[in-house]
Amino acid sequence: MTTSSHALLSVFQNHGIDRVFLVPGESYLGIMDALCDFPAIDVVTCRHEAGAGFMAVTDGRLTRRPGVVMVSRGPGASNATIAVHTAQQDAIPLILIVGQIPRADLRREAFQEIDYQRMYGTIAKWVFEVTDPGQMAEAAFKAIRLATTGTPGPVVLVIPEDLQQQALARPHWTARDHAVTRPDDSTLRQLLGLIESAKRPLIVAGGGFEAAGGREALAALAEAWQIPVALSFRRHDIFSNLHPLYAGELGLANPKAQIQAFRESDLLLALGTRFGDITSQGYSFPDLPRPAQTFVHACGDDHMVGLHFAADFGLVCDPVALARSLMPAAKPDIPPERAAWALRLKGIREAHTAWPQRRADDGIDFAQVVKRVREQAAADALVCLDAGTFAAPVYRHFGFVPPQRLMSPLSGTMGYGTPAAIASQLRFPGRQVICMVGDGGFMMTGNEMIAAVERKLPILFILANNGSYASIRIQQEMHYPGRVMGTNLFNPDFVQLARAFGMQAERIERPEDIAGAVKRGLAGDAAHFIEVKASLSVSLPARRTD
Ligand SMILES: Cc1ncc(C[n+]2csc(CCOP(=O)(O)OP(=O)(O)O)c2C)c(N)n1
Repeated sequence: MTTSSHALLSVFQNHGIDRVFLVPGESYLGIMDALCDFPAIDVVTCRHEAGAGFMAVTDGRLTRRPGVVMVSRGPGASNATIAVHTAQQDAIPLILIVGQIPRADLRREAFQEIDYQRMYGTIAKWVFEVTDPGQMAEAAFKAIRLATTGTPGPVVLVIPEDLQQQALARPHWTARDHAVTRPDDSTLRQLLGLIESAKRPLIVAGGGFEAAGGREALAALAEAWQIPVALSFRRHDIFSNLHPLYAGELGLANPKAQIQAFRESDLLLALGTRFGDITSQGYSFPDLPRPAQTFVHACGDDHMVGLHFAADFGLVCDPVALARSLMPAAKPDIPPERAAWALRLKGIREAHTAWPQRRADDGIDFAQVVKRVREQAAADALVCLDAGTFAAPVYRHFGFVPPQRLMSPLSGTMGYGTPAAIASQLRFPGRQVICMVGDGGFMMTGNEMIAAVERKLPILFILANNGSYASIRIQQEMHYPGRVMGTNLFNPDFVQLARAFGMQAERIERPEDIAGAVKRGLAGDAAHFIEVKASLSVSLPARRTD
């Protein structure tokens, strides 16, 4: 018999969804049962719904199809909320399936009941509680469409348990891409005129270029017109960080001189980016609400285009198609000022990203670990990061070159790194996956690491153990110097822990041991765990002595 759950899963499968992440629950046994009839869908059983959710978010980012996570009602759904928030902030297609109590008990505050419309209302793009089995296929189809169009994001499908096993024919719906949208010819001509004459143009490129061919189209556009490229928050892997036209990422720690220089641009092309909080340096660059320079804002979401910053050209379009349409027909005549402009931005970026030379006497400066990893990372490595100050040297100094990938949460959530590494290696078994995580974040979702042993995933895990929630300690020291509260960590023996998981594990305490450990970690065909006794003091602000 085929059921309503078969209808749901058929639509998913027809759209290319070949993996789901779950923590089982009694409220969706019917869907789990139907999964038995979809052997081509890989089921990854996880240990916590946050871990399952982060894996689905990662898979959604890598495939650009919705990542799918399935959870139980009440407690399971509550645990999964963090992934819904991350998918929203990170603009990643995600479908969260929640098993609901039977329809007869809805809105009685029954055991583990939640009104998901209200719960997820402000963070999901769409929350839909199925009320009739005939809606299953339609709900699945709409979920995929809404998760992947406009600004991609999370969708929640709530399915009462008594609706999951009703007899229903399998639908034969297939995915169709939407037609690519690009500006009309007259607008393109105007844009080309602006690009041709600008003396100090600057592209700010974002996640829209993660689409197939996006990185190549961006590089071709920048090179053809010799336009410097800055990247939006944590999108380091969109454009080579070593390219002479690379101007830097708009993140949490840009030098003042860099933002000042960006302000001096006379044409700002914001392409494939929402130009949100961090990218715009807290809505301070460009000028709000009317930028000082000519401002072109192009992305696929009509709600975001020109939302904060009034755009001279607000273009609701595919940024990759736009980049291709803006290629010059022949070698263009470029204003001579542009070369000096690009050189100036490159100089600022290079000074900011130079590797630090610091002394640490309470452990290893984690920047040195990042440097060794950089030296040994494969040309197509995926680097998965948790939130924490240990990651700052990756953002600032690593120097990503596509097809290397930076998998890190724009939402800044802890607990993301370990599940992201699992999902990345599952998606790309042949590529190198390196996970860096702090002692705080690791204790949130580190249990998901067991999947690396179970599925023989050769991930290199590097844990920065500084005995502190250091990112917060730093803020404490800045605002309330010397008053440490709630940020010290008492830790287990991480090496023993990793060994108990069945992994090779080692601890390093001296800088001279880093390179060898990283080499061993990347050489084998099994997961490898390195605990770094990391310095806390190098990340803390210098105490005033006066
Ligand atoms: C889920 C979640 N909880 C709390 C925070 C606030 N927060 C940001 S970084 C951080 C500390 C991270 O500590 P750790 O993982 O040890 O890395 P470190 O900063 O020490 O390098 C905290 C508590 C957060 N971003 N996400």
